[in-house]
Amino acid sequence: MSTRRKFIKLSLLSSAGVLTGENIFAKTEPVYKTIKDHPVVISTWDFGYEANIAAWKILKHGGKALDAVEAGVKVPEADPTNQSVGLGGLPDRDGKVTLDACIMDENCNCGAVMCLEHIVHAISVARLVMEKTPHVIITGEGALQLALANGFKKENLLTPESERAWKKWLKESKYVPEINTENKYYHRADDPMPGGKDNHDTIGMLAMDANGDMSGACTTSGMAYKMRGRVGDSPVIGAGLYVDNEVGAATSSGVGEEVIRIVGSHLVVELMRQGLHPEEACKKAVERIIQRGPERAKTLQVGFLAMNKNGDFGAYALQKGFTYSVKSKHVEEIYHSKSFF
Ligand code: SD4
Repeated sequence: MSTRRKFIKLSLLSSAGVLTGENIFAKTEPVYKTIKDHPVVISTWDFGYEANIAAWKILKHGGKALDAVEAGVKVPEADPTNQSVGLGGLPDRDGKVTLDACIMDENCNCGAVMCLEHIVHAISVARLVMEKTPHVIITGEGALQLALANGFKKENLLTPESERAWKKWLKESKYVPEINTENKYYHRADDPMPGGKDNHDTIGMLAMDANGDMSGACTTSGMAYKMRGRVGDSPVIGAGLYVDNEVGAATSSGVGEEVIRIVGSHLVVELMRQGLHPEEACKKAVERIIQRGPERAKTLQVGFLAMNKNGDFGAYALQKGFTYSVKSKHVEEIYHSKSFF
């Protein structure tokens, strides 16, 4: 049995006193989730489950959240079967795989790469931008040069499977932001996920280490068949990811244009600062997207995931189907997010 299928039942966790339903906003939401014992790591989608395990190897030995989130998201980046992150990502409309990633630590240090080609671990190049340059964002050719100058290997990221998918798409060449909803998963018949489905998308990961410090990472190949040079929310600090060590952290997945319009992750963190539970803050951000474009919102998917300094965590999405993975000492779980529609 694959480790990701070893789902621990909520009831079991509650009876063990590890995960408590906090009834802060009882009128609107009956149960909120809390991890009382950090370290803890949470990440978007089912495939975050395995990424969390990699992050946990660092966290459980007292390692830093920053190192954990980098190590965690490197798992899907290196997985050629995951067609939305790193190696094997679906290309832009010209057939080029371009990666977006960002990372942020507990001191508000951050780094990002946009439209990076030929390097599998975009997240590590983002960290390089953060730690080894005076800048926050480096794009395209400049990001590639930085990576190569620092020993990264140039690789072809377009796998035969993704090339085939692109060539099929070319026949009609119609850009439709295909994103995961309950009925729209990238399906791998051999690998059923909760509900019998498989879902792959951007990975956003948030961690709190044994010291109580938080960091986050977000990495993606972006929307499939996007225009050349298009950048989504994932590498935009405040949109795809935001960490404020005093308050909490948030990340997003889905159609990046919608998230950028409302600077989504920063909004979620600011709502948590005002006292909202992470799930309620994510819900408010989703509602903001709906208020700004009610018609648009019906056909799109956006999901937010957040955790505060108390270890409360939660998510909320436009459409059904957004899932997220959680790992701590006693919890190893994939949850279905609530949704507006
Ligand atoms: C983007 N947010 O590039 C990313 C991609 C994604 O579902 O999450 N797709 O807009």
